[in-house]
Amino acid sequence: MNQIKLLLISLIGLNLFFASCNPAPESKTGKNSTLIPEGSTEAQIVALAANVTPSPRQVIWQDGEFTAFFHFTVNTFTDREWGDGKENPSVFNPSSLDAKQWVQTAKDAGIKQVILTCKHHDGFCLWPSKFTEHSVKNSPYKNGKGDVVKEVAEACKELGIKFGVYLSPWDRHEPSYGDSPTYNTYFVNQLTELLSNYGPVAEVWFDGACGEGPNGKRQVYDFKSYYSTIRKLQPDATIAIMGPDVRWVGTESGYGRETEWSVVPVSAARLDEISASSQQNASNSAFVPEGDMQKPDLGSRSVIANAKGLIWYPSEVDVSIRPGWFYHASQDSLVKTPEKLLDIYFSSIGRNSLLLLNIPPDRRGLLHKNDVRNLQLFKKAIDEIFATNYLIGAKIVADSQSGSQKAEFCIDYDNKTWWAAASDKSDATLDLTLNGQQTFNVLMLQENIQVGQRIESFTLEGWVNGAWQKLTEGTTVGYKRLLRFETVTTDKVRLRILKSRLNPTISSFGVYMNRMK
Ligand code: FUL
Repeated sequence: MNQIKLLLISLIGLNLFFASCNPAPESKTGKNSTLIPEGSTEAQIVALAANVTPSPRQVIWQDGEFTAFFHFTVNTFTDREWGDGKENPSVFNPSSLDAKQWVQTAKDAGIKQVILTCKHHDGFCLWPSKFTEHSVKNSPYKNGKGDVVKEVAEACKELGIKFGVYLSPWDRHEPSYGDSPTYNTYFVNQLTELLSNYGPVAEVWFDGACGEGPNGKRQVYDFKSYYSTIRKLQPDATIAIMGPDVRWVGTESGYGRETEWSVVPVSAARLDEISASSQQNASNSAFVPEGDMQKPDLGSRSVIANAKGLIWYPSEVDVSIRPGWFYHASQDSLVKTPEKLLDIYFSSIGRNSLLLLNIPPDRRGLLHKNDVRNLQLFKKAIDEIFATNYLIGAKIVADSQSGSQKAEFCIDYDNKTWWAAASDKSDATLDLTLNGQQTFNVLMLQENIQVGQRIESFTLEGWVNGAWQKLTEGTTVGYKRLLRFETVTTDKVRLRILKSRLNPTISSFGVYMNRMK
């Protein structure tokens, strides 16, 4: 019932946050953001946008492509989505928790990193925090000696998977919540525990929900101090959603925008901080753009035309494999099917976003067999589709090239090499003669985002019955673009890049066969 209402409240919280938080940007290389001088023409703004590039930690994050979320807390046992903080810790009692089963399941599904809800809105800590009694240390789990954060972090280490933490700023248990400075110290203390005692942390995930404390006052989060704690203790960690490195795509449906720009406007209010930050080389300051992350268009020409600054701020798509974020036995038959998961994969990773898929452990402390089965079938489908790139072995010719960035680099299995059109070109054609007649219905393209996101419009054509036929078309590419189209059999294809902010680049180009549908 209340799911939609809860979501709305959550989104309102998120938007309120964007409207009120004013931290400063990070500018490690100086290219991660840019100011737009007063009076710049559209062409100048577009060129500036094309030269904004990801920070090294954003590049590593984006390369991961696929992360698992584990939502697990007292809610798992009370059958709720949002706990009120009044739960007795005694309800938390998983009978056969096996964090290795969670991480192995994720790994088998092709997931490279996991994020655990170390503390959700109920304030219950999955680790024995020194700063509250509302934690696993007062639960029957392992007679109060358990530490779920440690178990998940160790399973990740053993299985070679990255580990990330979700720590809810909104805390419905902690009495100091609403007394802003006191709670901020409490929160930084908890962050410090998580970032000091569990090995490397690859991502810190903050959501924007915010409320009033028992004193009737709205808590004001001190994000700057949260960010500086993270940069100090885990400098390689990305800070997501309410953070400077990664933005929320704007829905929890699993579907990203067809046109998804990683370079988005920075508001005027941030400009002084941007320049102050770069002048002082303050690379560890923090930044969150204000504004509505749910808008249908965050970065195309018409949007950036009015911007005062721009920043690399890529999108993360979060979605649960079940209707709820937490496990509910009543949803065992509602686990997303392999077909649905595949559709989400194409519509998130395939739309220049990272996919953060929630798989909630059950009351035993295990991932349910329905979730495991559907994930396995989904992974089987992915493996089958992407087993053969029908462009490998093709003869590829570009109508222009920049320096030694040859067309062959698109289809060399190496994402670190790339083709670039001549530097004065904003369009290009890549002609491919395939290794005989091939049958396929999926396109995969990747730009070399390390030099920026440039492509604005493209078509893929196949030589069919003696003429070029359009197979599919798209707008942005970015880190990765996947498109499905009617199955075609041909021995010649061509990619036409119709519009690009700067000379286009392609690091990977593939066509594949999806038999699942
Ligand atoms: C939201 C929370 O309110 C949900 O419970 C869930 O954790 C989701 C990922 O973020 O804002």
